[in-house]
Amino acid sequence: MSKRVATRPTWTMVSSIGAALGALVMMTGAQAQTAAAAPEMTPAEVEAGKKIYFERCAGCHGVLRKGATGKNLEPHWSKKAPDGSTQEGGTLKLGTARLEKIIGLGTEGGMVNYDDILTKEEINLMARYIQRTPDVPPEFSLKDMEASWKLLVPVAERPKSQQNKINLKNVFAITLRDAGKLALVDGDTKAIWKILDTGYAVHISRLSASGRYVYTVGRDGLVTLIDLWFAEPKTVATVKLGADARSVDTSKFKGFEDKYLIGGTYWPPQFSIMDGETLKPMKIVSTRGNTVDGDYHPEPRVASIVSSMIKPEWVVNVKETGQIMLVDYSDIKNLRTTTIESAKFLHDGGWDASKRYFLVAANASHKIAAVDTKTGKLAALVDTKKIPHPGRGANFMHPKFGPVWATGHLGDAVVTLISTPSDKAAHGKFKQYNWKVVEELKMPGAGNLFVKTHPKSSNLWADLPMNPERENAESVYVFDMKDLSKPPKKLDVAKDSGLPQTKALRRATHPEYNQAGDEVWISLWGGKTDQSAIVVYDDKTLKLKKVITDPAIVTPTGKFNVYNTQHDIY
Ligand code: DHE
Repeated sequence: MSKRVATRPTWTMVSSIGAALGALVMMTGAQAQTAAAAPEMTPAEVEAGKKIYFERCAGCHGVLRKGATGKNLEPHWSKKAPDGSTQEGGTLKLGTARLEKIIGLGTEGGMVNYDDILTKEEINLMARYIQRTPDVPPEFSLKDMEASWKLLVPVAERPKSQQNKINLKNVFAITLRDAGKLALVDGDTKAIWKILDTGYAVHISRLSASGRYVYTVGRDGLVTLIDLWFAEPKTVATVKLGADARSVDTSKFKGFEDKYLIGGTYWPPQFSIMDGETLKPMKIVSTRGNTVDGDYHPEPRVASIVSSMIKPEWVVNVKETGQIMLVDYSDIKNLRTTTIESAKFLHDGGWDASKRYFLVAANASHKIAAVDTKTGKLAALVDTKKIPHPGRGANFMHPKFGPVWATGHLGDAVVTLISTPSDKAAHGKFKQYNWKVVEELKMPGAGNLFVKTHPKSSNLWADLPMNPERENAESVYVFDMKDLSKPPKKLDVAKDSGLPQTKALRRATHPEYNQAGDEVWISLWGGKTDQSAIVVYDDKTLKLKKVITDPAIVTPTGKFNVYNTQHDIY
């Protein structure tokens, strides 16, 4: 093993936006940390490497570079193979020239090419940087959280009733990824209502049980609480969860509406519980521990979190350990947690139609894990094609197999349909299919991220933003759920937007329905300096309805309709 420097680097945490970046790049001890055979780097190059690693690489490879969705990137690693022999590898063994090729051109294993994102010099810098011993960011305690907490408008000073005439149920919260902002768009008029500052590269937005508050979380761990009842939406509180985060959700069970918020972090590996109306920090729980294979892992990151409607519980999915935690929030002081073993590496997922089962992708195992939240047990581990990536998935009645939940795949050209149980007597005949893959719908290529439908629709929408072909990445595909034997209809979102073609791909991603379930909104995600757009289609006719574009719509990705997100409709 390469030698890690004994003294921990001195880190300074600050709580402003970009602070997480600062935290990850600001390390006075960096100069002292020279890995034995790693290529020479100046202190400025090390700082630049840290920043790029956090922004572009840590999500897949982990802060400590132990690998998850992406490969292990430690300078040197060794592991026991199934036949008992010892395998060795590492970035030092690969060397700068080979690493430059991998970073620039990508791999068949699913790593995207960075030659159109990073310059040649940056690729060379990263090839050298990842041969160094990983930089360990600081921990983040409850006291750190408290110090970062800003209550901008106390509850008593907030409106007692809605002060605007907007149909809040049809508002869309849209991530403006690289701008570090959130756009709130009126779904009825399609006008931009308000754009607010948030954390860096907001990942998801979730709604409070009442539908009044929007919560967003940035990759930098900054949670923003937005109140939709003011004349114009207003940020009423912010807090930092740590240096790197992806998920939040609220308490939705009867009697706990808008009471608590939970947030999960990639770094430090933990989840935090806050007051739902003020974000006042209440508790932090570490997720460090053993994987389902029995190995200790120092960085088990918190991936998706959802809130149960049938119990006062959150489902917390821990990526590296493959453990699914059911966290009972009825007594925060004496927190009870059920930990369910599943498979690695847990990522995103959604509820089945009955909202009793939560289905989550164990993407490196090519499986979907289903948890029965009523019994608190694993219901099934379903084998699928490579790298399932459901987003929240999609639920509908299959003409032959009854209730199914759908997931797309990053690693294969299919949309998988899994039969899910139902208590309805009329569905008894479908029981034989439960937890089986009943059909794989053919897509024109791999690289899907999100699928979506709506109870009022007979269409199933699937994107392909990670497909290397322009014509696939810039389009979405629509299956007719009444006749799944037909190939999907292709909608060329980039062309329909009417915007001039750009050199880099503009990825068409994240279909989201309006409240009525008769329109589908797609993000056309261009580069930071390109004109991007939200392209709206009529769900019945598949005809273009509206292109929402504005210089402020920078890198739009996730879109969250208030009503559908509040009620988990997908
Ligand atoms: Fe996501 C959901 C993690 C890259 C857009 N993404 C999630 C969730 C996790 C996650 C854990 C589930 C949250 C939940 O439900 O509580 N995403 C990660 C990564 O680790 C990864 C691979 C790399 C990274 O560095 O972040 C990653 N994600 C992306 C993107 O590049 C996407 C396409 C654009 C963006 O905005 O960054 C992206 N992820 C999304 C979206 C959701 C999401 C839109 C919510 C889907 C939904 O419908 O609920």
